[in-house]
Amino acid sequence: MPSTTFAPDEPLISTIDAVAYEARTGLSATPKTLSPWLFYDEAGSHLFEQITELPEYYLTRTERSIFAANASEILSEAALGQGPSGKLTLIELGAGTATKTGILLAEAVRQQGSVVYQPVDVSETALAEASENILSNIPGVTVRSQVTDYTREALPLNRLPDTRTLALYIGSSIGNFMPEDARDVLRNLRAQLLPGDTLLLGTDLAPNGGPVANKTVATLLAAYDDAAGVTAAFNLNVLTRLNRDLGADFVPANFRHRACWNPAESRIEMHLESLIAQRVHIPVNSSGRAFTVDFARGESIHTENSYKFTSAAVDALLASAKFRKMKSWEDPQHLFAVTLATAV
Ligand code: AVI
Repeated sequence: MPSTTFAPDEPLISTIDAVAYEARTGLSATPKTLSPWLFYDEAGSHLFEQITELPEYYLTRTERSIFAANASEILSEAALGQGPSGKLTLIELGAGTATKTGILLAEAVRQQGSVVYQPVDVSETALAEASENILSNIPGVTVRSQVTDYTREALPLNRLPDTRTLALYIGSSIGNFMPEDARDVLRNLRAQLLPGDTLLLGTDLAPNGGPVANKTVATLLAAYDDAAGVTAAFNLNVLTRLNRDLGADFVPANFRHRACWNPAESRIEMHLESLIAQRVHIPVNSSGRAFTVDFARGESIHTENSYKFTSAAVDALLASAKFRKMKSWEDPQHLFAVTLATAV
């Protein structure tokens, strides 16, 4: 079942209600906020794909390089203590189009002959693309995709006899949750796993969080405010979405994209800053009534947090959801970490 609250592909009435609810609650709060799931309509998902290929956005290519360099070891470690069939089943939360996962699936096929892969996502379109890519490029993989909002619903784990599950939560997706929500997402996952199953978690590292100086704040800021303006377009697209879905009259040119580093919270924040004093009309809200939103010049809407982790913070997050770190891998510049943990 498609989720009713997490940006499915079709503009269902319930999605419009969810968008209206977010707009009403977030834009009447102080400071004003909008949830990051609003980014991912069709245009926003396309812009995000472009972000992952930007020179400044090091996260995707760095994580991919960690997989490419360590896939064999990652899969062997995860398979330690596996069941009598000697096989791992892979499940991926928020799989999207699963572009990086192919490296791990190909290695799983190499090590165990075949593999069952269960990508889970709210986007049916993305899952169809993932499935097609994988089935046509990696023989030996059986794909069982599942449209589910893993942040709210129990995970659909089809456990095969005598196999262990390796859950993938990669791409620094965990970084877009507030700490207590991140813990709850991992607890939800942990509730579906058995002791000995494993989780592979991808996290972007905090500046200077590794054993040697890794990245500067300037590196981080550039990743969220690129020269070509793709991230700005991604952020501003949320206003276009509110215009389309709710009939609002935002003028995106009256706002500017702003990314800043919040050292106390160890996170990049994205904001949409109002360039003028203005009033915006939103005809549809969750109770069917119109409302208006006033902006002072310079006032902003907080649209996203992207948390950056030290290795100790990753360990603590894992422990809070009853996982124990087995091993982690980083790129040579210590920009990004991939951590394998076992369910305890
Ligand atoms: C999806 N998520 C991990 C991205 C990130 O880096 O936090 C979303 C993003 N926001 C701006 N650029 C990319």
